[in-house]
This record gives sequence, structure tokens and C-alpha cells, in this order.
Amino acid sequence: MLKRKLFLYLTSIGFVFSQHIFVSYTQTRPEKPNVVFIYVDDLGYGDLSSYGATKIKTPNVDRLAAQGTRFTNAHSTSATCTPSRFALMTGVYPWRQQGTGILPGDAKLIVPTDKTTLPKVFKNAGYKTAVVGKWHLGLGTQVEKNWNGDIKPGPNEVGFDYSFIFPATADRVPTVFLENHRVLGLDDADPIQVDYEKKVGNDPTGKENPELLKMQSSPGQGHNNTIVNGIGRIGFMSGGHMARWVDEEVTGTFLSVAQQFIKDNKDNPFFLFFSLNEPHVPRMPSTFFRGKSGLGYRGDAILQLDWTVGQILDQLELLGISDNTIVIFSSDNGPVLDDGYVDGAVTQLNGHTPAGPLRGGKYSIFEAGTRVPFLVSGAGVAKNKVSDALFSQIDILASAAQLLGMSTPPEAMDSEALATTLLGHNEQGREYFIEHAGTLAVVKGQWKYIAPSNGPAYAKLTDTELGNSPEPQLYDLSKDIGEKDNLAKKYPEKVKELEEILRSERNK
Ligand code: NG6
Ligand code: CA
Repeated sequence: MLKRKLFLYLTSIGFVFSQHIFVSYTQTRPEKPNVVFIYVDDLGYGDLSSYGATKIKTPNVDRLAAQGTRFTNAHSTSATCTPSRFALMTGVYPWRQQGTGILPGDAKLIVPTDKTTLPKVFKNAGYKTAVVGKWHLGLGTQVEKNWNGDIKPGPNEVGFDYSFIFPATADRVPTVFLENHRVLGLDDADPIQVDYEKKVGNDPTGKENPELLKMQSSPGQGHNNTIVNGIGRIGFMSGGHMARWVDEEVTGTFLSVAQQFIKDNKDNPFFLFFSLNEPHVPRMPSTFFRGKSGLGYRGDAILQLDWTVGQILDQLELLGISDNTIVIFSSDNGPVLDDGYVDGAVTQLNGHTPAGPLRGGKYSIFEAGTRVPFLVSGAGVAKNKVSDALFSQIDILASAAQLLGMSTPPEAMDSEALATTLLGHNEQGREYFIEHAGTLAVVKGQWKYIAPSNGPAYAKLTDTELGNSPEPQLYDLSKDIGEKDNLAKKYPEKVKELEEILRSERNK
């Protein structure tokens, strides 16, 4: 009896103590902080000076590290864009669902409209929500669609009150902006048609008219269909000439739209998903940044990205809302140099290491595929802190819900509520995490297990070590973050344990 009383007493102390951490921290932060999530494209773990880069300086993004918490072990779910973004929006691992791979520019919407999504978490709490930038999650209910009318469902149906996007990637047609349901600046007399199978209209293509290109596409990597702004794209389009973007102006356009949204909503809680293109191909930075990095257009694009982040941070300060705003910065997958265009990324690398100490890159199941920069700063966030917690972008949904006093929506089945971890007050991260790049890997504590796969070990065109092997691979990341020493034979029990996690996750 006494023992039982003592037990109850001790557990209640434990409970009170952990409640105390949560409560004392909730008391010091605003109830409904604004959230600006800056999501960049193909930026590597070693691409920022706050993550050890020495050949390039990123002072603006580094401000987030100094003023907030820098994560060393945070991940996108996947080593490419669409699946990572699907997970971010839904809280569901993308490999659970067919059709979540890299989408063409005419794909249909793959995010469900009848389920709780990341923006809907905020909307349900009374926030104004917006997405500005790259979308790449499909539009409409089918591939064949009329680009000249209302295009839906899309971001607005998924939970964004306002959207200003481009549909897929900068290297895929249609190369136009959409504001809410409509292509921006469309001339009715010049309707848009898009096709990924065959040529439409009379616009020149990179294949037929290479002399018209201002940047060559890399041999064997496509990117030689319709030419827009002197750059060959993936896919064919005709019409919409007035609406087509100029690559050099894309980021400036997104920035001004994002800043307008922030300004319009400074007096009410808002969630802004600011999804920048840099340093994804085609890298065509504005004149102001060209040649500035000495590392070719990829480096220049990173400088442009850094400047853009600085503009947002300055604006939040000028408006007097930076203490009431959480800024999160991350990348949708790891780095790649030659991803389809001859742009100096390889020849002018100059000793820069986009993946830092990690092996692989974009497309790879090795760490550089999904371990990405992740910085959080602002309202209620621990300052000047480095967190080694295992965390994933898939957890933002449940963590945001927790922060706003809501429970995790059941459909976000893979999202973990780790609000205090996200805000840098707690180093307790996930127990384990599943990485995805075609094949799957499990990270748990210091261990990483890569499931056997018959996929190629190496992608010649992008010069990527993909990490596929028919043999099981086990790495001790605490001693071997570069994944060189396969310990699977030495620790068969560990392999079994992690294999079992993967098996049960696959069967959920
Ligand atoms: C690949 C493209 C690459 C890039 C990528 C998507 C080829 C040969 N390569 O298929 O250039 O567009 O898709 O990148 O077509 S992501 O970051 O959006 O996933
Ligand atoms: Ca990407």
C-alpha cells in the first residue's frame, strides 16, 4: 500500500515536472505566433556558412542560427521534392502512397482535400494562410486540364487562403505563375496548352534550336523541349507568351508577393509557406547576384536565396512582429551539382562541399539525401542553440497542432508532436525515422540501416552515390557520418532490430 502511494506520488511529481516545463515555456511565448516557413529547393547540409561552408557566406540565413536553434539531425522525408512536400503537407510518409514521386508539370493534385493538412492546422486555429513559391504537388483532378480557366483543386483547396505559385519546378512547363485558381497575366487571345508527350504549338525547342539557348542543357538529361527565356524545359507548351516568367525575376516576384501578404496580415496570426526555387535548376539568378559567389550560378543562386531570407527577416523587424513570429528554414532534399544544365556548378565548385561531411546528395539514400539544414528562430524559440535531436519536416504538422493546443489529427499518422523540440527547448527527438529515396532506411540513435535494393549504386549523369546495394547496410553515424564502413555483418542483431522496425512500419 505504502509502496503504491509512493509510486503514485513519484509519477505525479514526474508528470508535474514535465507539465511544468511545457507550461513555463508556454507562458513565455505568444499564444498564436505567426509562422513563416521558408522552404528552399535542393540546398545541401554543407551549403550554409552556419553549417560549416567556408567557400560561400550566407549571413542572413545564419542570423536564424544565432538568434534561434540550429538542428544537426533534421530531415526531409525524401531525397526529392514532391514526396518531401507531400509529407510536409499531410504528415504521412510518401512511400505509403503511390504517385508521390517527382511530378510532371501537368500532374493532378496529390494532396487530399478532405483531410487535415499543415495549412489547415493553422486555419483551424484562426490563422490566415498562404503559399508563395514552388508548389509541385499537382493541380486539378486530372492531367488534361484547361490552363485558361479556373484550375482547381489546388493549394486553396488544401488549406491555403491565398496562393501565388508556379505549378511544378522551374525546369518544367508551364512556366507561369498562378494566383489562386488562375494563371497570372494571361492574354485570352493566346491560350496556353501543355503537353508532356508531344510537341504543341510552334515555339522552338532546345532539341531543334540549340542556337537559341542562353544556357545549354546537359547531354543526356533532357531539358530540351520548349524554350522559354532562352532555356530549354521539360515538357512542351504553347501560348501564354505574356504570362511566361523571366527566370531572373522569379524570386523577386515571390518576395514581393510574400512581403505583401505579411504586411496585410501583420495584425492577425498568419502562416506563410514561402517556397523558394533556389538553388534548383535552371539556375538563372538576377543580374545583381551573377558572378558574386565565384562558384558559378549555383553559388550565386544561394546568395540570392540568402538575401531574400534577409529581406523577410528585416521586414518582420520593421513591422515590429519578429518577436511574435516563428521563422523556420529548411530544404526539401539534399544537393546536386549537374541536374540538367551546363551552369558552372561543377566546373566552378572551387572546393565547396554542398553536402558537408555527408555522403550522397539529392536522389540518394545516404545521409545527404534527406539530412538538410533546419533552423528555427523567433517567438519562444531557444536562442543560439544547437540541437542534435532527430527531427523531420513530417513532424511540423503535429508539432504545430500541439503548439496551438490541438491534438494530432489521426490521418497525419507519421507526424510526431514535438513542439518543445522544434522550439529548441528539448533535445528529445524521434525514437526513429525512416528515410526515403526509392529504397528505405531507418535511423535510430547512432545507427542507420539501409534496406537492400537492386537499384543502381551510382547515377552517372548527376554524379550521385545513390546508396543502393543488394546487401544490407548498417552504419554507426556517431563515428562514421560519411557512411563508409558497413557494419551489417558485425552487428546482425542491430540489423534485425532495424529491419523489424521497417517491416512493421511498412505494414501500418
Ligand atoms: C528530374 C530532373 C531534374 C529535376 C528533378 C526534380 C531529368 C533528367 N532530371 O527528373 O532536373 O527537375 O527531376 O527535382 O529530367 S525536385 O527537386 O523537384 O525533386
Ligand atoms: Ca528539391
